[in-house]
Amino acid sequence: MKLVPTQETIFALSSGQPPAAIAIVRVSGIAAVESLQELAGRVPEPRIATLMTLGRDPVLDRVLVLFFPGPNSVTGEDLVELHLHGGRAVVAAVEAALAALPGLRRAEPGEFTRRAFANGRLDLAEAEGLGDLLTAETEGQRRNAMALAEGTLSRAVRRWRAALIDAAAAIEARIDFADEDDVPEDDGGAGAVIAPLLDEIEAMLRVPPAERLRDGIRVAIGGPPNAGKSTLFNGLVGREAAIATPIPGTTRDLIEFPVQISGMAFIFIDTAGLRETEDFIERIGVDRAQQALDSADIVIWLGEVGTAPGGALHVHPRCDLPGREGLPVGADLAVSATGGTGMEALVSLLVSRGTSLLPREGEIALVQRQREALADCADSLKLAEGAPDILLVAESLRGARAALDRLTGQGGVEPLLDAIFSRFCIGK
Ligand SMILES: Nc1nc2c(ncn2[C@@H]2O[C@H](COP(=O)(O)OP(=O)(O)O)[C@@H](O)[C@H]2O)c(=O)[nH]1
Ligand SMILES: [Mg+2]
Repeated sequence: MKLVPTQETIFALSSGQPPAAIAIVRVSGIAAVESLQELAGRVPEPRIATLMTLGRDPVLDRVLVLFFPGPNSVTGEDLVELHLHGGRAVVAAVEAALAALPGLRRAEPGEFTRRAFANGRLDLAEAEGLGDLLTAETEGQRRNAMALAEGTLSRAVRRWRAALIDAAAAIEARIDFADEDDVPEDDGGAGAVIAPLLDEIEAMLRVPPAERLRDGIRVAIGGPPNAGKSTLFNGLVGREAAIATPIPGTTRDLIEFPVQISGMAFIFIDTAGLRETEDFIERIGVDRAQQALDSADIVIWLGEVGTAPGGALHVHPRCDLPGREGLPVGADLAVSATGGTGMEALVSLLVSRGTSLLPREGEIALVQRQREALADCADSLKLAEGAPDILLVAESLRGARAALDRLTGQGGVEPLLDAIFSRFCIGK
């Protein structure tokens, strides 16, 4: 393993905001041991929890200390964990004492994980999973993040990469034996490797995206003005988030509200009623409504039968009003947002539709960056499959391998790393 030497030793509070029962401050880098020597007078046995006194005059705290010597630590560097009493003043005093030591500074967001990545302790796909794990709120999000963080994707990528290297080696051997103007047709068995690989990669690309899992299934409520969209929206999100009035054109802008139902993240979107209008502002609202309906994962349509966009859930609203009882032919469901009729049925419909839009258990959902790299890999493999001679096959296989390396961050570019690691909190 290559250890990236860095002069700076970092520290940060890695547990939640104090006050709390305990607070964990981590110190990582070449001066971690020295700082412990300085503050506690000695260094404990590696990986043995040891009670120590920090500071002499004055005593800062009695703490539990863990020492993980590099490279077998989570960052790959010498790492010290101080389990303090979790009061604000205790944490502040210990942080101040650490900051005063030579070579130590406060960590940037995600810097511990970034060092772990730099030292080969985890790859980019695993780091992204870890980031998602820390923000996971639903069971589905946790499961997916855990699979990524534990290297499920990375292991598949390593396996694909090894297969590509074998195929490339077989081809290079053919090329080496070839005469100047007699390149052999035979691909040395590369084709037999490429087809199943492509199948596997395309199957993974068909899994619903992680963004939908992470940010929520987007449910837009649309229809003509005064249909009851805002009232239904308020009913679904459980509060008066949108203004609902008998005046047509009340809702102008999009209103989004995230809600968790049955452990599934949804984002409900209330929209302006679709109509021709002279009002400049309302017209912008109508354009936005149209865009929101076009890009939603699920549309709840409150308009007349026959006017619903394709695939929409056609809801017959205000079914408590005289003359509106019953379910019109072609509608999926009648609801009364004010009376509550049909609301439970609507929610279960949303949950069942939502389930089909999310990755199933055991599937790995990828974020856009990962999907793009994998799609590039698939494109290169398709080129290799259709290539007229083995020189082109060899070149396409190189392209496929480079795409996989981008996925795991090998030869990764700095701005990309900045973007990914800055999503982490300080102390991670
Ligand atoms: N009786 C009844 N009135 C409703 C219901 N939903 C909405 N309304 C009324 O219909 C009018 C228009 O509702 P609103 O939600 O603002 O419609 P939007 O323009 O589609 O957003 C308001 O006066 C609401 O109180 C309902 O389920 N039952
Ligand atoms: Mg409205």
